[in-house]
Amino acid sequence: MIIKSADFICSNTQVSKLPPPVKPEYAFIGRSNVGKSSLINMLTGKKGLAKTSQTPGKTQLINHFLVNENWYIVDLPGYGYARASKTKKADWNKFIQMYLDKRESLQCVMVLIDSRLEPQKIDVEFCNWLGEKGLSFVLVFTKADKQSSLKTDQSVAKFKKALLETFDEVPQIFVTSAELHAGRDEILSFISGINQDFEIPDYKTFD
Ligand SMILES: Nc1nc2c(ncn2[C@@H]2O[C@H](COP(=O)(O)OP(=O)(O)O)[C@@H](O)[C@H]2O)c(=O)[nH]1
Ligand SMILES: [Mg+2]
Repeated sequence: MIIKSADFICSNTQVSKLPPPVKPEYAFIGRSNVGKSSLINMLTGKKGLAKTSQTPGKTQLINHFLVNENWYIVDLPGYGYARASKTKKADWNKFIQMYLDKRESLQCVMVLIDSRLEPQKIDVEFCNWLGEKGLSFVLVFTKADKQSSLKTDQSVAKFKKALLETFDEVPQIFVTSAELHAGRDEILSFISGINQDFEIPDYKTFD
């Protein structure tokens, strides 16, 4: 897929104010600092599209970016920010779970995992939650340039193993580096394949 345009459309704190679900969309989510903004910028080829390295846990917004006037990248707030209060975490959960659970045009959740780390409980639990809800998701390992490919392979294998404790099969996996633009073609062709089959779903309007 060639990216001709990628534009910020809106930020929302309310699921009822999202753009109408008439285009396929892909939600990007992961722990704060996992490299989500960098990945979105790398995929779209727009350096400042999603802001990198904002104060973690600060932006609790659902951001919509329209790509090629045809599909949305949705930037969700990072989870698992240790210093957020319990109430904040609970709010985060409610808001994001509502979005993920109810969004008619959501095609796939892109779960970002830091390729340098051992499987993190919060990531595994989040995948399990997606599985329980029957939501499609893929794993996107980030920052692969930070260590040897052997080390990355080991992280991927460990994460797969952790998921196989609850899943019968592991979802599709992408290994990426925003620094080296690795994984870009693979993710874009994955998205392009899904976009081709998209049909506008029935949806409720809020007014
Ligand atoms: N070496 C390297 N650093 C990365 C990569 N992706 C993100 N980073 C760095 O990791 C930090 C967090 O990235 P950011 O995109 O802001 O993460 P976010 O909080 O998930 O949006 C920043 O300092 C980035 O420059 C990558 O692929 N390679
Ligand atoms: Mg960010």
